[in-house]
Amino acid sequence: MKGKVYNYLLDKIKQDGTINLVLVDPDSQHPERAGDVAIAAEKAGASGLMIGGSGGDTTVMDATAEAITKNTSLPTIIFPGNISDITKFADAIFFMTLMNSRSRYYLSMAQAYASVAVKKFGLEPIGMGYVVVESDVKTSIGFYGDVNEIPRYKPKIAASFGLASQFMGMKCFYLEGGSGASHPIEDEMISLTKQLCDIPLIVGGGIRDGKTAAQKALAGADIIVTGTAVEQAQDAYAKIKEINDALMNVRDEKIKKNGQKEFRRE
Ligand code: 1GP
Repeated sequence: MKGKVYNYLLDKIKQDGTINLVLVDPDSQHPERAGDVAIAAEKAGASGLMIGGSGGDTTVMDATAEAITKNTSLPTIIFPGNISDITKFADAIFFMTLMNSRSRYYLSMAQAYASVAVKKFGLEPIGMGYVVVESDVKTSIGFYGDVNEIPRYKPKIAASFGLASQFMGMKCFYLEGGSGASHPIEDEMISLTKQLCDIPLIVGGGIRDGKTAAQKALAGADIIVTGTAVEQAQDAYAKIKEINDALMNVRDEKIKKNGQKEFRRE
């Protein structure tokens, strides 16, 4: 699916209201299991797979991405923790800027290092503004990325970063609640960001069940990311299906909300 992933995501969001991307962290599972998760994701109706972490081992990333990509026709998108996550075995890459980082490296240097390989591998770059919101878990990206966490109950700060991302030309915006967090991003933060921004809003961190996924969808998330819940599930297929079914149950309501948001000059 090289070169077509972003448009595919836009179409899917239009059609389904909110879509689910399954995140596979190469550090947390054997490539063989990752390949099985890819099969389960496609069968259960997920819209794509994100691959990445912060392990820094290129060989593990390659093996995992290859196992996933060969097992599914769903789009595979790199979710890089660093330049070591760039692999040719994927369709696209979230070409991210860690907007609330204090580190010049995570704001633009890593992207410069990465750019030529992304081009040579023919990966579709999908520009993304990415912010880490305060949570009860300490994340690798928070540590490596020298993050100035957005306070959990300050929705306006997050929404402002979303709008800034849009104005800077990013194609989507990600509110990161921290992998494995006990509480996902607050609804108020999601809805205010959605009200202000027109680019697809991605929400991840601590979403473990269908009920929560539906709640975040109705708050305004266009893409739900689920990693830990699928990783820890005995039955990955059943977990992904639970989340997808819940999103489909609120599909019409979410699409209606999206329509109400459209700006019209009087
Ligand atoms: C992590 O937001 C993602 O970057 C997913 O979080 O592992 O909690 O699903 P979980």
